[in-house]
Amino acid sequence: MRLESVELIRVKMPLVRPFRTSFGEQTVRDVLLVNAYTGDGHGWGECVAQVDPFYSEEFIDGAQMVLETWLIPQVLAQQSVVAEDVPELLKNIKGHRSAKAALEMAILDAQLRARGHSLSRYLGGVRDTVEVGVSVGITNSVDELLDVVAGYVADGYTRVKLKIEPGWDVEPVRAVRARFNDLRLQVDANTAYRVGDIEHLKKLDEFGLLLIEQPFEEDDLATHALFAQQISTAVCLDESIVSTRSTEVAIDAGACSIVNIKVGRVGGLIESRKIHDLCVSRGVDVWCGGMLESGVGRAANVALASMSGFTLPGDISASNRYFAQDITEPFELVGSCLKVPTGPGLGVTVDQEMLASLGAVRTHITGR
Ligand code: OSB
Ligand code: MG
Repeated sequence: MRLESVELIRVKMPLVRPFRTSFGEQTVRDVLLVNAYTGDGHGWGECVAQVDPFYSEEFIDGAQMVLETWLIPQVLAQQSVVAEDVPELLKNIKGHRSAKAALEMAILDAQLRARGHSLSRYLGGVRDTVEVGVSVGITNSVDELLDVVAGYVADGYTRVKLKIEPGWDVEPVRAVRARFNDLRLQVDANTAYRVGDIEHLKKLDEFGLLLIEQPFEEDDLATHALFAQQISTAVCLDESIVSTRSTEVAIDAGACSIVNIKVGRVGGLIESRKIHDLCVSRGVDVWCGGMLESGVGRAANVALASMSGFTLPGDISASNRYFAQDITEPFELVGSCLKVPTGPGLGVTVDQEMLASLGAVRTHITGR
């Protein structure tokens, strides 16, 4: 397949409710879409980098610049390319995994659309629906949190993740657990704690949580391993997992017993599949994380989560939990599940009128 040109599209999508974590609050998703034009047709990708470098060192303007200056030109320079070549082709550029993931996704989508195969089929998916949960941001009060969680439970979600930080942990978790007895509950700290907080965090053991996600800094596997020995609740890593190699090191170090896979954080769908396979072989449960994606990235997440090792519900909520209107047909809850798209590639269609009405800004990159 020959890559002929790539169009980058930026579009701001207002969130239906502000999303607050230990690293800040978001009210708008600034989405970067990648459209790969190949000799065999086109495909879509989404870059999940956030506006600020607070979750990881990547940020959306930087990701766009890296795509324009290095990633896209290096692929355009090839006579012929398939998605499976992309990781090796981009290896000389350090990091920038979510930018690489978006370009690989667009090329893979084009390739699969041309073949008429769905992404789920390509990845070896075994399910036609996936169980999903909802990630709930930090609120101004425990009462407000209870109202927000009650709304999601009424919508059909049976697994809720609460964002925590020092000063917002045991009390809100206790309150949600007291009100929602059978709810599957987990927490995510986005690296907000330090080794001296271990005694305090052990209090979370009494609430029957599914897991505690990334309590300590991303390069601090030692503290995660120490913590894992002292707490009964499973420790899960998000930010620390950036490749198959880092996953293996984390498992060997005893730093986690569950892994959150995010396509952007690990550099693409192909690396995500490798991490899945490693975790299955090591008996480690995996689940699909989320980055407040539009319908494009969400379609990729749902397909990924259809693989057999994804045994826990993903942070892949229905479109209306994020946006009043999505840029693709919306993903809707069926019970506590989303349907896996069966159409070619990502299996979703981008609504060009919707993009225009949101004031999308386009940049076309042609190499030749
Ligand atoms: O840590 O999982 C995280 C969103 C942005 C950045 C980091 C995270 C998140 C979420 C949202 O938790 C999950 C979702 O997309 O629903
Ligand atoms: Mg997380």
